Amino acid sequence: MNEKNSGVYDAQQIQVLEGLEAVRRRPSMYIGSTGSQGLHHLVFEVVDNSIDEAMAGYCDNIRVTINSDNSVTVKDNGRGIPVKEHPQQKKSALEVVLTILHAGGKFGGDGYKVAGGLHGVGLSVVNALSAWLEVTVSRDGEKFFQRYERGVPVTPLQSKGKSAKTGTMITFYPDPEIFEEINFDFQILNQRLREMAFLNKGIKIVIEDRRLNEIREETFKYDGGISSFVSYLNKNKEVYPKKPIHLEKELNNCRVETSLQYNTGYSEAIFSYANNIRTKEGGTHELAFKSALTRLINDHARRLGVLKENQDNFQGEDIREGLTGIISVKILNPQFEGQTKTRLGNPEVRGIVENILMDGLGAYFEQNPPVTRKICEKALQSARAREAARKARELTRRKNALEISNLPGKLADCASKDPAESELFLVEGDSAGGSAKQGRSRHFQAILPLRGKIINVEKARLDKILNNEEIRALITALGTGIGNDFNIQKLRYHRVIIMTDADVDGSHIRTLLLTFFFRYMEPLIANGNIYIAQPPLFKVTKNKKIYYLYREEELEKLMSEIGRQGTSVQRYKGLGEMNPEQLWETTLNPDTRTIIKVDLQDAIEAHEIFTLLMGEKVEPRRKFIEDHARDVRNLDI
Ligand code: 0RA
Repeated sequence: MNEKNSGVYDAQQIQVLEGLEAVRRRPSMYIGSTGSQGLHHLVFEVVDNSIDEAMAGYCDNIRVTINSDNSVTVKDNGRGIPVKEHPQQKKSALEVVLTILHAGGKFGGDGYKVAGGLHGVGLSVVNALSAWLEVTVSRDGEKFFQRYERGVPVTPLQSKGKSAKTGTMITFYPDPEIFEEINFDFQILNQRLREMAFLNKGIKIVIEDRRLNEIREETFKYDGGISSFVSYLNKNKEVYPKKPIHLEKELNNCRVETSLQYNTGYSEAIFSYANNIRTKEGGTHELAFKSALTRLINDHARRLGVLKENQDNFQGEDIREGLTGIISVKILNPQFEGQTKTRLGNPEVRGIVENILMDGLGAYFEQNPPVTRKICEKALQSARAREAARKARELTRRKNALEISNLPGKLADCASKDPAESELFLVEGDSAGGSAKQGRSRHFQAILPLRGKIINVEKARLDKILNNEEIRALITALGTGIGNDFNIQKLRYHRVIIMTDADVDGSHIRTLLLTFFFRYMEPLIANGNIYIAQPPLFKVTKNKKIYYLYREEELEKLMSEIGRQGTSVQRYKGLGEMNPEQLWETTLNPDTRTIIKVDLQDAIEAHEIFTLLMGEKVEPRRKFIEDHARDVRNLDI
């Protein structure tokens, strides 16, 4: 090597090490966090590269394996990462991709790079944050291998013989020095990979978990793309039209795909994506979707005479009642904005999507009058209910913050007016409510007993929901309002704790409450304000010593420790069997109780669970409960 070259090489080597070091010093800047979210992000970052290769038309098969040691392998049948020496860097293109920040997109020139992780970073970040990473590339009739540790190559790029195939296989083990815990969650990977398969039609994605005795494997391949996605979200529901309305078009380098279908329910489920990334905060594509639909349906409602001359136009929300819809765009330079960088900002996208939808959906509505009429009529019902709901809602509003008389009569409020320290217990039944009122710490704990039935919000419109005594009391006690009026600043208790019996009725009431929170006060769940109390299942007494047990399994264990002789076991059938002191000791006292925070991992999953648990069809619900009966303790929806 001549002097000049080795100089360049050294300087570059230093740059590479500095780059990797920057990633390792501040990992959250690149992957969001070093907790579970960041850990799983590593997998998605690698998969994104294979998806890019698939979108460029060179790959249709991706396999993700969680190995028994918790390392992960991502294998695809693309062209394989190039291995020839990179002319400027004096090392293989593969090494450049794996060690230089942001190198990913710069290769392959014509590459239509549209997938992209949270921060648009590539394989080098995964490499830098892995204790080890091994890559195998098959291309040019040969198989190549190289190993890295903490981002640095520890073997040369070596040939492993001939290969007739092409593709890339990357196995990595996240660095325990960086991550809090190396434990992959099958559900998280499963959910996202299924979503990826919906968003990229025809690509086969397999996920395989080899950590258990029995290997678990699922395959996703959807030739209908997002139309299959809509059918999936609407499964078990009565729908119209029978097949989702589907539209796919490209204009000015912007690929637009949309699919929608109504069901006879009352909630709206619209999911938007830009370059395969879920845009939770919406953006120009979602705005365009909504405004095109609103304009078209209002037009048709006039033409069909569903809306009379003296009536106001429908509002967007009227038209979206019972709607399940996906809008997915793929563009060259997505701008992600908003608090969580999940709002699409590109202004040009709005006009493009609106154009495509006005034309395409317009033609559909034109050609399918029965469907169009049905949509218009449903919107009319919804508009009427909205008006009734507005009136009912007035009743649940406090006139001003000082007016306590508006609080529900059965609420035993706490003395503190500081929401940050205040807790509200939603307690099943009058007798438990009575014990809780006596046993609580009045200063910061409020009790709202729930006597009557809580309405199933999946099966009723808002006006009817707001006529329900228990729901009204709940809304007034919380102070936030609901739906569009929801304001978290007005929340009167930062912890809202659901306390129901450990039986079938109790779990039903809990699900009804969670469904209500999810549909009408979602920010409470997202913000981590909703909890589930854990009352004990058993009280065991021996020699005046009392043990409270919270799980079935603990009983046998304790019995073998203390012996059965002279031991009395009481199984609590309900909260009402505990006296106030016991209730305080076991379930209310922050120093001794356990409460589970309800955490909404994924809106799509939650949507799925709630429609199943609360929806019209009985059979799938029974099956779901049977399948998940054992997991119910960990209902961390
Ligand atoms: C750069 C250029 C080319 C392919 C890739 C990268 C590539 C990267 C990954 C990562 C995982 N799977 C992948 N598959 C391909 C194109 C090279 C050519 O022109 O042949």
